[in-house]
This record gives sequence, C-alpha cells and structure tokens, in this order.
Amino acid sequence: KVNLKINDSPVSVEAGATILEAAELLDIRIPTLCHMKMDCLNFEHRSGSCRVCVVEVKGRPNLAPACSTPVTEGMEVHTNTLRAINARRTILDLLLSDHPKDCLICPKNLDCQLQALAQELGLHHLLYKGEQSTYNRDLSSKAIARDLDKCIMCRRCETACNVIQTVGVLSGVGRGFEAVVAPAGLKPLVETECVFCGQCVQACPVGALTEMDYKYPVWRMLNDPAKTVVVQTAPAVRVAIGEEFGMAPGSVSTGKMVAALRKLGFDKVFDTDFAADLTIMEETTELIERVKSGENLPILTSCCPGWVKFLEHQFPDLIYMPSTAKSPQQMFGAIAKSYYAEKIGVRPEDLIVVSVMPCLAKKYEASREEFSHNGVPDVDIVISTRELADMIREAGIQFSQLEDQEYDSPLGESTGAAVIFGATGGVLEAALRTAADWLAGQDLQEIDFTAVRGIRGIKEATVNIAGIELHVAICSGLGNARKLLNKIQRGEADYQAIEIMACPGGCLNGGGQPYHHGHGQILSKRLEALYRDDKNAPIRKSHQNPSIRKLYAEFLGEPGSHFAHKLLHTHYIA
Ligand code: HC1
Ligand code: SF4
Repeated sequence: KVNLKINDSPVSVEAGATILEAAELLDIRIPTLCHMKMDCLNFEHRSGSCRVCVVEVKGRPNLAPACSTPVTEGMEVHTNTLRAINARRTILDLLLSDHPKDCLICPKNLDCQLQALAQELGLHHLLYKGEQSTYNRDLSSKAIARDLDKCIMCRRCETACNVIQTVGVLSGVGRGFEAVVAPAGLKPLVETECVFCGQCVQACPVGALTEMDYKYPVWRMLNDPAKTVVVQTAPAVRVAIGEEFGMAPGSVSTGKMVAALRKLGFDKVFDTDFAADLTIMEETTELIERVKSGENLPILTSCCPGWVKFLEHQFPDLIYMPSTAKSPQQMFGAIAKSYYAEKIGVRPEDLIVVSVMPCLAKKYEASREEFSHNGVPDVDIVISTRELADMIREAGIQFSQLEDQEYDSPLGESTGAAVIFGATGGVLEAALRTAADWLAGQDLQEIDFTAVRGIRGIKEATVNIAGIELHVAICSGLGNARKLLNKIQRGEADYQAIEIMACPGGCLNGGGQPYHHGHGQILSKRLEALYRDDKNAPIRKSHQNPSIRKLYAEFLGEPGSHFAHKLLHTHYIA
C-alpha cells in the first residue's frame, strides 16, 4: 500500500494507483474529460491528453494530470488550489474557442460532458476567441453521424475503435489546429471497414459522434393514414430505457415502454423477443445438424450485424462458420411482411416495420440488400433506445407514471430464453436450452447454463446436453472476438459453438443505449435485469413459445424447412 494525503485527508491505495483513483476513495471529485473508464468491464484508458484533471502536487513545479500520475509514498496533493482551478478553466476556455456554441440544437445537448464541465467549472464567459475549424458533416452511413467541428481531440473514440474493438478506423489525422480524429484520408465512414458498432459514439463525450437520426421518418409514418405501422422492441431496450427517465439502472420497464409506444400511435406493439425465439428454432436446428455431421464447426452466432461485418472484412476465410439464420430483427421483418401482412390483409409495402434497437449497426443491417424484396425492405426504419426516449419526451408522455401494458399478439409473445439475448452469453444459453430438450426428447428441468453467463469478455465452458459434451465459447467486444478467431485460425481451439457480440457486454451496451459514460455498475445492472426477467418468465424455452409453434404449424412447416430457409436465412459476403 502507498500512503498519501489529498486535500489534507490521508488515504492508502495499492501501488500503481493514480491520484484520480485515490481521490475517488475519498469521494473527492476531480473533473476529467479524455479519461475513459468502464467499471463493469475492468477497462481503463489513461490518456492524460486533455489536462482537465490537473492537480497540485507538493514539491513538483508543474501541475500533474490526476488520471495518469501514479501515487507515491508521502505524496501531498491539493485538487483545488487557485493554480489548478485557473489551469482547468484555461484549458476549457481554449477547447471552447474552437468549438461551435450551438449547444441548444446539438444532438448531445444535456448529455454532453464538455457542456457539463463548463457548468461544473462555472465558466460563464470566454476569454479566447480563436479561429474555428469547419468540416462537412459525414452522413454517409445509415448508422453514425460525424461532426468534426465538434471533435475535441480527446481520442476516446480512437481508444474504443482501436484498442477495444481492434477495427482501427479512427485515428489522429492532420496536425496542429487541423488535427482531428477521423478515418485515414478523412474518408467518409461508409468507405471504411467500420462495422457501425457505435462504441465510438458511446465513448464520445461531445456531439462529434452521434447516431443517424430517424425519428422524423417515424413521426411521418405514424401520421400517414395509408400505412399500418408496427413496432418491434429489442431485448436490451427494456432494461435501459428507464434510465432516460430517471429510473434506477437495472429497472425493467417493458410494460411502460409498451404503453408509451401505444400512446405514440403505433398500430401494433410487438417484440423482437418473439423473433429471437424464432431464431433459436432455426439456429439450433443448424447447430444440431452440424454437431451430428461434424461439419462446418464451430457454428458462430450471427445475430449481431457489427460482428458479421467484422467477420466479412477481417476473417473472410471463416465465412462458412456463422449460422445462416437471419438476426431476430430481420426475421421479425420477414415474418411481419409475409405471415402477418397476409393475416391482416395489408400489402407488404403498406405495412411499416419500425425497430427500436440498442444498436446502431441494426440501422445498417436493415439497409443491407439481402433484406429487401422487390424494393420493399423487411425493416423500414430503425431507431435507437435514445431516439425512442426522445420521441416519448417530445410527445409529452410521462414515462415513469405509465401503467404497464402487454405486447400485442401474435408477434409479441416470447420466452425467457429470448430476453437474455440482450446479454453476452444469452443467445448461446437460449440455443442450449432448446438443443438439450430436442436431443433428449424431454422437457428438461435443468435449464440454467450459468457457466456461459457474466459480463466477462471471453468465456469458455464445456456443457453437457443430453449426453453430448459441447465445448463452447462466448466473446463480447470485437478485440476479444479477434483473439478467439486467431486461435481458431491457428488450429489451437476446438469449439463446437461460439457466440460473438460486437459490443462489450452484449447488446445491453449497444451504441444506441442511454449514455452510461462507463460509470458505476450500470452495465452489470442491465445484465442482472435481463436474467431476472428470464427467471420470472412463465415460459423459458424458445421452442415452447405457443405463437412460434403456431407460426410453424400454419405457415413455415418444420424448422430448417425449404420455406423457412427461403424466408429466414441469409448469406454472407466475403
Ligand atoms: Fe440484440 Fe438481437 S439480442 S442483436 O443484441 O439477436 O440490437 O437487444 O435485438 O436482432 O433479439 C440488438 C438486443 C437484438 C437481434 C435479438
Ligand atoms: Fe470503430 Fe465501431 Fe466507431 Fe465504426 S462504429 S468507427 S468500428 S468504434
């Protein structure tokens, strides 16, 4: 242990800890901006580049950045000397001198850490009136909007993209005043290998990186009497949207969300969880076939579009591995525009499918060519959890006061197996539950595969399903996926099934979720909430979903049938 004093209070910390960490133990807040820490994921990036966290260390001539200065025995730190306060204010003043002051209409308004810092430091007039850099906004992709005028060079997005995700799209470009963090050659995002995971958007403290906003197309459709507008909500949305309305992290607000969607005017409120159960029917059929034949193993889950795009760009030699099953989002769209449209007598082009997703890559997924038929996309518009919260606010709906309501039938019925899709490990566990029952020919009672749970980035387990031993692995975060796939390429891994999700922790930490800024245990709480929801569900196995059984009986035939393949499976492009 190392002993030191901060603002005259003694504290002991582990050797190697920083002044910032020691201050946290004393509940002394030191402002930060470029510092990136995700408590749940055990991830910390100490860049020390913005210098907003400078403090005075007795005996040292220069102020020290608290986030990257290790503590030493006997150190005496003062966080609020006049010199430290003035330095912080000057740094902020200089940052703002080259920053647009359009906070009122910025998509990050009230969620911006630069704005919060200006408030916290009491900066009410600016001394420096510097030149301001201007760039064209990058609206080239369906998923992510980039506004370099707002980039403050904190490089948090670069860390997310290069260190966590190992995609390597974002880095420092240009020098001095012209320096920004952007794709090489300032290329538009759509021309890069960006997988649209949105982890850079979660990391960005300002409005430089945000989602492509599709709220107005949704409002337009809701107000078009010629259209029947249905909505599907992804598993992870229900455990996070409450945070936007002051509810505690880990609240499950499914019923309130359904009520809010009805108030917004959707004709039917359905659940992506229904389609997650459907995905399990098709994917498990494939898993069992591959395990029995011993061919094309391991099977990789394919419901995460960021991960699929990563594989297509970076591991084209492994393109045969993912399950061919479409993601739940796309299965939902395909079923809505065929089975459901037929049932209610509406032409597919007049049925509008809106998705609410925790994910920005889902916006891109819905736009992929394979997911349109005769020019009609299966999913028309994708909005994020944050965009839905914006619409609810805009409509003046008091979310936290709403009475719970139920999803509509039949595409709203789902099981506990479906809701855990939103957490890393959940898709595989759902598949294992169904595989075990099918192989044993029984309704097994042991359905909690706890070895595949938890927020860790790489998990491995050997599970026994109906007497067959399966080696499985689960990865979340593309850096972790890269490690595992490299092992497979080197012939050092022998798995039969692998789940991969692009975002660390799974969809619950998607790029479209309420900003959590890595604080506290928010991600773990969302994860626990999903498993709680599963535990409380009356049906916890996908193949026991009555609406899914009916869908096969009335429309699809058997899982894996020719027709099911035509409608519910896809291919990948190396
Ligand atoms: Fe996901 Fe999925 S779990 S990909 O993480 O398979 O986005 O929530 O909707 O499609 O169901 C996301 C979440 C989501 C799909 C499902
Ligand atoms: Fe990198 Fe993901 Fe951001 Fe694309 S969306 S730039 S891959 S972090």
